[in-house]
Amino acid sequence: MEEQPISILNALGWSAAWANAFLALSNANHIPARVIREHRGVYALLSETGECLAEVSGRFRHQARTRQDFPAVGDWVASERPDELSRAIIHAVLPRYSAFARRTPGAKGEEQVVAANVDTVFLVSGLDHDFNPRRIERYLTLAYESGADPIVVLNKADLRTDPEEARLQADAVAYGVPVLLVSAMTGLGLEALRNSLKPGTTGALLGSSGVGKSTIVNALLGYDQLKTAAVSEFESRGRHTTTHRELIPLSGGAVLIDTPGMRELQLLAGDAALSRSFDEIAELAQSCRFHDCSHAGEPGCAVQAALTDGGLEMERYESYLRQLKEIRHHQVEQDVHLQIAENKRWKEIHRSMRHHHKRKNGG
Ligand SMILES: Nc1nc2c(ncn2[C@@H]2O[C@H](COP(=O)(O)OP(=O)(O)OP(=O)(O)O)[C@@H](O)[C@H]2O)c(=O)[nH]1
Ligand SMILES: [Mg+2]
Ligand SMILES: [Zn+2]
Repeated sequence: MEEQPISILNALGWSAAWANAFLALSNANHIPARVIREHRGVYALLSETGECLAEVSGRFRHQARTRQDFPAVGDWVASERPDELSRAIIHAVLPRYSAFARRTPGAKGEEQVVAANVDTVFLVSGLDHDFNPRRIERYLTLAYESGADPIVVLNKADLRTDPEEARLQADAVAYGVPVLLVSAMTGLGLEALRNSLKPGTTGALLGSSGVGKSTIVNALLGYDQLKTAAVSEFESRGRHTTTHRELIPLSGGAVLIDTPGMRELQLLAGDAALSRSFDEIAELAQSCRFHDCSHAGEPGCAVQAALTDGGLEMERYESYLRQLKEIRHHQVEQDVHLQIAENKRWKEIHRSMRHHHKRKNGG
């Protein structure tokens, strides 16, 4: 049987729903494309006409209010290419159905979309010195916030004599989430990973630097497209091997986004995501005497009771409190940021009104 040639867009997950969203936001000169790489404000797009570099239009830049409004890898955009030699222009980003966001390290702490329109997010740990159930808990909260379905990947299973024990530890913090034991080196678990990516869907690999994210992509591709590096090498150079996010089409009809390891993982999540990560605590909380119990010593607290009778581990409880505190802290901070942004916006509106007024009056 001869294989039907499939279009580039279809191979990237284009669908009738995207086509409708595109029609609503574009004009006849625009073409749909997906952002496959991003580096300092320059985007690589893939469309029916192939790959090209692009920037956002001046109007887009002007109207963007936060960093999250800008295109991210995985986004579908309405773009235009004036001629073969110049860069394409991005006019609009189609509404995302999921987005994995984080705060950029540093004082300003802007929110940045790491990957957009992701169906399945693979939270990768390495079963070497990297393995840490507490970190998996943090990634899970971010994954639930993103709207993508998480899968926990324990890579480098070949380095452990007892990989099953690590799986049990991961199971204990990831309720109802599939945990895959993988070795990109020996091929263990790669079929299971591939099968969890249905044709037309988008996966993203997240995890610390050196856990083997790019090695997994290469193993799935069957050839070394992405640069990888030995951990010792990485440590001596003190920087990450993967430097930008990249979307890679796989042969099975799904796409996978590789990301650089994140040094800092600040929680950018709400209460609903936290409750999903700490399902059992959320359930206990329903039996607390006070509706707004903070589980920190109030009478009639079911969470405290579970700690006493051993139904809830102290480490797990502490991890929950740490995440809750961080989320609250961020909520307060964000209110302040919103206030500042709003003030700034009004100042600009007033300025342009004055300017307009002056011109009208010949001033
Ligand atoms: N033993 C073993 N080593 C692995 C495995 N997977 C990856 N590695 C090694 O781990 C090192 C880091 O792999 P990378 O794929 O570069 O890690 P990464 O997660 O992409 O790292 P960043 O790009 O810096 O975020 C490389 O030397 C790989 O060969 C595995 O399953 N087993
Ligand atoms: Mg990498
Ligand atoms: Zn309580």
